[in-house]
Formats: sequence, C-alpha cells, structure tokens
Amino acid sequence: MGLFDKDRKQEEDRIRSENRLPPGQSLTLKFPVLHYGPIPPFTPATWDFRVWGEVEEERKWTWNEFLQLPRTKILMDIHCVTRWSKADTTWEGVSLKTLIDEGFITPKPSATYLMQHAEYGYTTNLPLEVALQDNFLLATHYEGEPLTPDHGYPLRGVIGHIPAQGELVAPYFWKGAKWLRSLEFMTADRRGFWEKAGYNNRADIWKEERFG
Ligand SMILES: Nc1nc2c(c(=O)[nH]1)N[C@H]1C(S)=C(S)[C@@H](COP(=O)(O)O)O[C@H]1N2
Ligand SMILES: [Mo]
Repeated sequence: MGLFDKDRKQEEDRIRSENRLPPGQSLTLKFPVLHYGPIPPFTPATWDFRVWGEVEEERKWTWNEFLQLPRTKILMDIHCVTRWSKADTTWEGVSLKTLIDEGFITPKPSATYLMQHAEYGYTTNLPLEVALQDNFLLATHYEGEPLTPDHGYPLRGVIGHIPAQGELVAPYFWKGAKWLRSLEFMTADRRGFWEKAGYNNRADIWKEERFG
C-alpha cells in the first residue's frame, strides 16, 4: 500500500467513526470529475442566470450582477452515487434561501419543486424545501478558488451533507447541476436528466436511494 492509500484509509476510518460515511460509499482524497457530454465554454458578455416559472417576477442577472449578490460559505461532505465520497469540502456562492429571505426572488405559494437547468440541457430536480436547506448552494467557488471548468465554472448547484446538521435531507451529488444557467420554480415534480434515466428521484444518501 502506498502512502496515499494509507492516508486515504485512515481518513476513511475517521469519517466512518464520525458516522459521516453513508452505506456503500468509500472516501476519496481526490476530486473526481463526472458529467455527461462536453465542458461548455463561458462567455461573460452573454452569460446570464435566470429565475423563472412559479415566481412573482422572473429575474435575470448578468455575471457581474450575480457576483454582487449576498454570499454564503458552507463546509460539507459530498457523496456521489458512483460510490465516492469527499469530506470537508468548502463551497462559496449564493444561497437560494437568502435570495428569497432578502426579497431577490419571491416564489408563488404554489411553488413546490425546483428544476436546475444547465448548459446543453442537463437538468436535475429537487423539492423546493430541500433546495432551501443550508446544504444547497449556487456555488461559484470551491476551496476559496473559482470553480475550474470541469467542476462547473462559472456556476453550479451543490448539495451534500453538513455533519452538524444531520436533520437535513442529503441527496447524492448529481442533484447539483454544473454550468448552471437557470432555476425553474414548479407547481409539481418533474424528473431531471439522471432521474429520467432511472436514478432515484429522492436520492437520499443514508437510505442508499441510488436507482429506481
Ligand atoms: N451540467 C451537468 N451537471 C452535472 C452532471 C452533468 O452530467 N452535467 N453530472 C452530475 C453528477 S452525476 C455528479 S456526480 C456531479 C459531479 O461533479 P464533479 O464533476 O464536480 O465531481 O455533477 C453533477 N452535475
Ligand atoms: Mo454522479
């Protein structure tokens, strides 16, 4: 076993002993890249971020405007359905709950689900109440640095498990769309890209809701 494997195993044992490793997962110290299709280019001059659907008023921000929104940092563990987990990842960006609390977005009372729409048509759905939890963020930064293109630059959804907030619903990592371009508020649930392809709609990491 190499030094790296030994470090990994030790760290995995620590995370497991803290009850932070969901069933069927193993810890990685790397940051795997996983997505369907190519990495889209980012053109700041034409990029926008839209909020639409069941909201009192649709909103649209340019990249520069988006960077002026109130910012939030979170530390969480992320869990991919392909069985890797990564502990203590730091994300920074914009919290959907904050946007609503501070009046930037007003969902209609009928809004109950949220669809993330990304470049090239990738989508993923969440109950609105889950997207309003502290473990969902519209992230621009990872570990204090702007996202890299392969991890979703300039903007992605992220969702994971905050160890001190075990009561929050924690879905697998595919429920965060890289290269995010809009949020659609919906009156009823619709399945996103992987959900239509047979992944579990709720995707609870503790219940191993992977497929079907
Ligand atoms: N736009 C887009 N976002 C996506 C995906 C994708 O295919 N396209 N894959 C999802 C899946 S399955 C996972 S596990 C995570 C992986 O994020 P990472 O590459 O930063 O590890 O992105 C999610 N977001
Ligand atoms: Mo995934």
